[in-house]
Amino acid sequence: MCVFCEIINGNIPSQCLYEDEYVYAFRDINPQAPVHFLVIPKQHIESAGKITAENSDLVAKCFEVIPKLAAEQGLSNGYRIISNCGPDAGQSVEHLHFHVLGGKSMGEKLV
Ligand code: DGP
Repeated sequence: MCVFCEIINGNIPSQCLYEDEYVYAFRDINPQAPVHFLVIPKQHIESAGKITAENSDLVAKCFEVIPKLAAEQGLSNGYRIISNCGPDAGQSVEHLHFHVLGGKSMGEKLV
C-alpha cells in the first residue's frame, strides 16, 4: 500500500490538519516553506495524470479545502499550490497530492 494510503489509514502517523469522508490534509514531513501541507483525496489516484470525469469531483473537494486551511494557517498574503506529476516533475509519492506552501515570499518563480 502506498505511503499516503497508510497515512490515511492511520498506520503511519501524520500531523493532520483536516479530514472528511473524501479528503485528508497533513503537514509535509520535509517542509519547503514556513507553512507546507499536503491535501490529498482519500481514494488512491496515482497522479494528476490519472484525473478523469469519474474522479474529478474528488479533486474539486481538495480544492474546496485548500482556501479554508490556508486561512486557518494564516496565509492571508497568498500561497502556492503545486502538484508534481510523474518522474520529470519529481513526483516521489504516487498518490495524487497538492502541496500548499506559504508564509514567505516565494519570489523565484517557475511559472
Ligand atoms: P512529491 O515529491 O511531489 O511526490 O511530494 C511528496 C511529499 O510527500 C514530499 O514533500 C515529502 C512528503 N512525504 C513523503 N513521505 C511522507 C510521510 O511519511 N509523511 C509526511 N507527512 N509527508 C511525507
